[in-house]
This record gives sequence, C-alpha cells and structure tokens, in this order.
Amino acid sequence: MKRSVPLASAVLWLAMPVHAAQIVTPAQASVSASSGGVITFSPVYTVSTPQDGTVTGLGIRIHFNSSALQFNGVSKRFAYGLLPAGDVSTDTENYDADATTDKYFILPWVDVSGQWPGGSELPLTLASVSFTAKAGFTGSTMIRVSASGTVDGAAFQTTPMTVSVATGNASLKLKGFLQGAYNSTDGQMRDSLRNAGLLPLAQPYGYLGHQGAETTTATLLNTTGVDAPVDWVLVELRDKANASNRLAAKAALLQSDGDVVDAATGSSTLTFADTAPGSYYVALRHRNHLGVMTASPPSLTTTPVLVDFTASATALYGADIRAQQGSTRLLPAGDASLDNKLIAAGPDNDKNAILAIVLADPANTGPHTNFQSAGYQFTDQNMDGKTLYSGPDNDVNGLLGNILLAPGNSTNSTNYILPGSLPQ
Ligand SMILES: [Ca+2]
Ligand SMILES: [Ca+2]
Ligand SMILES: [Ca+2]
Ligand SMILES: [Ca+2]
Repeated sequence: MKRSVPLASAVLWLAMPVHAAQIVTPAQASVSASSGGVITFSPVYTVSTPQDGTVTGLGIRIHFNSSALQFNGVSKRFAYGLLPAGDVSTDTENYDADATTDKYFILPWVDVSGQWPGGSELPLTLASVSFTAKAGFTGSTMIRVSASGTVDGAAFQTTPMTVSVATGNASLKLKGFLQGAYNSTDGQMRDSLRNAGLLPLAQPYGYLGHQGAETTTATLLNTTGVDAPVDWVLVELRDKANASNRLAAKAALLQSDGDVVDAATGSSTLTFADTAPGSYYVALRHRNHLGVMTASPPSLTTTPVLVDFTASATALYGADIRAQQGSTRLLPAGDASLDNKLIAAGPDNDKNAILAIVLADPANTGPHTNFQSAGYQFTDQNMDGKTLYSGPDNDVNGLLGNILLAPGNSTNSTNYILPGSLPQ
C-alpha cells in the first residue's frame, strides 16, 4: 500500500534522508540449465516496509562468472527513467563480495520527477537478462546484484540466483498401472485397445495442451505379451517451486507390465530433450484415469532413476487417490468427464458423460442405454474398446466402486466426490 501522510508530515518526510530499503531479488532463486542452454535472470524490485513512493531511481550491477556464463543482452527493461545499460566491466573492486563473479554490467534508472514506482506498483520486474551457459562449464555458478546507486539514504538488499549447469538432459524410468485395464489375476494390464487396432499412431494429448509431435510405429503397436502397448500416457515434469507449472511433457506408451516407454523407440528410458538435469516433480496422466504426481521432486539426470507409481511406497503429491490391489497401486479409472474428479451422482457426474456417448452413437438407433459404442473414447473406462452404460463389463461399475471405496467416503455414499490430487 502506498504510504499516506498529511502534508506537514510529507514535507518533513521528504526532507529526511530516510527511506525504506530498496530490494532486488531474482524471480527464481535457482535454475537448472543444460550446458550451452540459455538462462534468464529477472531482477524483481521492491522496497521494505514502510512501502515508500519517495524513492527516486536505482542503479544496479549484475555480476556473473564469465568463465561459466556468456552475457547475451537485456530485454524488457522497465522503461521509466531508463538510461542505457553499461558495458560489461571487470569486477576489480568486487562490489558483490564474491570473487567468482569476475564481470558485471550496470542497469541504471534515474527519476527527476518523483515517478519511480512505489506502493501498489511493487513488486516490479526490472528487466529480463539473458545468459548462455558456456560449453564446457558444468557445476554451479551465481548471478548476483549490487547497487551502483540507491536513492539518497536508502539501504540496499538483495539475494543471488544459483545456476546449476549440467550436460545432457533430464531422464527417468517410469511405471504405472491403469485400474481400468488391470487384471489382478496376472498382474498385467489388458491390451484390448491395441488388439482392436484402436490405438492412434500420434499422441492424443493435445486437449491437455500438449502439442508434442510424438508418434509410434506399427512395429511397436504389433508387440504382444508383457510389452504390449496398452495406451498412450502423458508424462510431465513440473516446476519444483510451483507444482502446477508444467515445464516439460512427453507423450509415451504404457506397456502391459506397467513400463512407460518412448513411443518412437520403445526404450524404457524417457529422455526430455531441451530439459536440463535438475529436480522436477514427475506426473503421470491418462485420458480417463485420475493423474498422479510424486510427493517431492526427484533429481533427474542423464542416468535415469525409476519412479514407480505401482508401488505403495512411492508417495504421492496431495492425497493418495490410487486404487489398491493388494500391495499394488493403480491410477483410478472413472474420469469420463475430464474434470479431474470422480463423480457418480449429481451435477457433472461421470456416469452421465458415459451415457451421453452411448445415446449419441449414430448406430444406436433405439436409442438404448445398453448399446455398446465402439471406439477409442474417453468414456471407455475399462479400456476394452467399447463404451457401455449398463450390462456386463459396463464402464460405470468401476467408477461406482472407486466412489464407494474412497478413503474419505466414510458413509459409502454414492454422491461422494473424489477429487484428483494432481494440481491443475
Ligand atoms: Ca565479484
Ligand atoms: Ca515392459
Ligand atoms: Ca469427472
Ligand atoms: Ca468399456
């Protein structure tokens, strides 16, 4: 909030060389980068309490290690009172008290009419500074800020950004079971969609905002046995600082034995091109099952670690909404309406979504509620290639079971809502 003061006090206030501290912090405290990759440093400006509209400009130095990072330039600079950026200089005086940061450049702003942002205009991103991690450098390096000039009397506070640079890309191995396709007798998933020729060659997750060009091959789709493709899944890497923020995604094939494999090669190592080694939450999503995500962000390097969502010991982010089959865990089926919730009765329920597809099938001339609607559809909860609302092997009973057996449904009520635990 902008400081509001009576006129007499304001005159006194302006006369006194006392200001709130000026603070510049990076938008991200740490980033991971591939060797040769681009890093963006965004200094964010604010002032300490009391927030104070009387500060009149700022000059900052951005310090970096020139053997690790190459300075590319500055964009999106806050425009008011802007002066040209300085050239890259050698940090002989070591203004930031870090001997490893040997270079700096200055970003100055002046303010002759008292319009420098304060109060509700803060925090303010001052600029977007681009660096490239130099080929040959790996490890950790810092980008720091020091003040070349603050408003008269103002203290300056800052924190650095840690840049972790590694060669190669993040990779992992992943396992999961889909309840709808799972056969508890042999502990494998049925490959009925593949067997019926219904699995598409191209990834189907455009509706989740994934525009990847992943395709598979007729050879892989002809695989039978434990490595038979059951369906496409979507694997997401999410921001360790914000679990809702997807940083990378890869559509892949899920095999009968639970392995998630590269759709093009069949490799059980999933490598995320253009994604630096680092710590990321790992999420596994499917068209009509509730998605799951790791409770914490594992470190993903070029040596793939296994994330096994079939194991009860693998902790989930949020509530553990997985279905149970002995000690095995399964992604729960039933989200025919694609809203990340399982609902069997009442508004937006998944039963109605199933019924609607059955009744809308052009071949269902009755129409009859027990019609079998063939195809690769979200409503095919048990993944047998048909959507059934009633009768043997219908797609509703699995949903009902998940609602009635949900740990939070203490009264076994059919109108209980089971929310997904994957942050949206
Ligand atoms: Ca330095
Ligand atoms: Ca396998
Ligand atoms: Ca739903
Ligand atoms: Ca079905």
